[in-house]
Amino acid sequence: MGYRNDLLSSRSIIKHGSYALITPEGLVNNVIPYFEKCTISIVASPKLGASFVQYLVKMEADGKTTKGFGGNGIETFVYVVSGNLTVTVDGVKYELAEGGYVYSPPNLSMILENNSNNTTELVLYKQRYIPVEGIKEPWVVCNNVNSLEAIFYDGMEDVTMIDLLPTDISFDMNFHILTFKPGGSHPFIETHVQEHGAYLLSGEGIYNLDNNWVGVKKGDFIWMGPYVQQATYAVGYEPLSYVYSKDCNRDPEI
Ligand code: UGY
Ligand code: MN
Repeated sequence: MGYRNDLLSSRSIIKHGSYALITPEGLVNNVIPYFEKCTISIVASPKLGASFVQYLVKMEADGKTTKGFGGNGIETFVYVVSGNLTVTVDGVKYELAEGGYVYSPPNLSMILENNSNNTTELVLYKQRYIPVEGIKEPWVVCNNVNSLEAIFYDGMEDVTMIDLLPTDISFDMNFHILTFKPGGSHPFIETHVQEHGAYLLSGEGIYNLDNNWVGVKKGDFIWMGPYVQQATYAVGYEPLSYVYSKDCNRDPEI
């Protein structure tokens, strides 16, 4: 079924070192050691200009990792987009359903297993932790976004925000979910040092990336590099929602 049925085209945009929009139609499978029965796309990595690595994973029934993911200075995070997942960190098992997530600190690693009968979709992430003298290391976090409070974003009732990790200075990263009702938008076009790896969970939007307005929708991945201009208007009939990473709480090295 490989034959094309129209001229080849793509909505993806890749600007190395600046930003990238990666749409689901163009994803290819990247085989990674110790991931079994998984279809994996590495959507952000230092090769793109990102300081972290992010993956979109489809883990089949009985799929699993056969070795710990992360550890030795690498912190990791997994978010369940759909399906079920068992995550083991430091000998403790966490059972996740849709919206569930686990953060594993840099001294530990995580084992992922799909013990259900259906495919599970995941957003997976790793980055090198930046330790700071006198500040204790972060700890394991497991929760589900459905049990967290969404707060109005910048006082706007049509945009809500959820913080997935503690805002404690021990953490040098966080994940958040931003949700815009149709017509809702950022209050201004942001320009900031932090990077984002964003996976779109629902809806449609017109997104400003480096001052280019592009259409985005459910299933897209966006990498926003340091200082790249960014903001969106939600359009269409459903809320636009995305789960995204953000580095925080650290002073850049010179
Ligand atoms: O947290 C953020 O910086 C977020 N408002 N950025 C974004 O949605 N592009
Ligand atoms: Mn931002």
